[in-house]
Amino acid sequence: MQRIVVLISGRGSNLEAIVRQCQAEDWPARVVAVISHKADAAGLSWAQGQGIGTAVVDHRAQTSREAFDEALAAAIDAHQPDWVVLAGFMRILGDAFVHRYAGRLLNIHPSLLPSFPGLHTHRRALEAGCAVAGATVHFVTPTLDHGPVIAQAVVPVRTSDTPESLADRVLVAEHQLYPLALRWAVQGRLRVDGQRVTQLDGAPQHLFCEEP
Ligand code: NHR
Ligand code: GAR
Repeated sequence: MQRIVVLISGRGSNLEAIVRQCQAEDWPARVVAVISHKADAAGLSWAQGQGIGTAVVDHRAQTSREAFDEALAAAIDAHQPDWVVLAGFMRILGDAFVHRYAGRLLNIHPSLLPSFPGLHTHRRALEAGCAVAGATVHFVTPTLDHGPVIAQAVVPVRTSDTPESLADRVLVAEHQLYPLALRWAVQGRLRVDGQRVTQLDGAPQHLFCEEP
């Protein structure tokens, strides 16, 4: 059984989607712990309700970003994970942290990377006049939101969209995309060649999320 640790900063809806799919599809894996830098992250209480272990590593109690990364790594390593999954995790991680979990550290970013790395992605996509938006699951590398892409979901932009309405629809797509990509990872279906990630049998790595 592979062990997954999920890092969150808030609501934890992607965490919920992952835990539900992991159970429903009987993956050879389980979420063994949820860790946050925020004690009030709603996803922590949800995880506790599911009987999943939780921990808080408060960044404000640390003297530097490196010290935070080390404390976070210690909390993670206590659970001996095979995979470390960022799900709405809002702290930039340093090189040493990223190298420690190289090849087993995943993130979901709410844009079609390499467009719009960083924050405020939905506002920036609307300002740029994009006809489509979406989400990307990628391996985490030291350069923010630039790691090898595992899977992407495409969501049409509506003329009436606000950053909030677009975020809501992209989030629905995220809940499909992240469990899918993580299942491929735990099933050993992913091959990484530089920036390119492929599935074993060449199966598609995208979702088109059409409106109802
Ligand atoms: N760390 C590395 N090294 N590489 C990545 O690709 C990372 C990462 C840490 C987090 C998630 C990411 C996203 O999906 C992620 C990817 C936080 C910020 C940010 O600016 C940017 C991108 C992401 C997460 N954080 C501010 C900071 O100073 C704090 C912002 C806040 O608290 O609201 O850490 O978009
Ligand atoms: C998601 O939309 C995720 O893609 C995004 O935050 C939301 C978290 O929601 N992540 C980032 O913006 C990372 N910088 P959730 O807590 O309900 O999963």
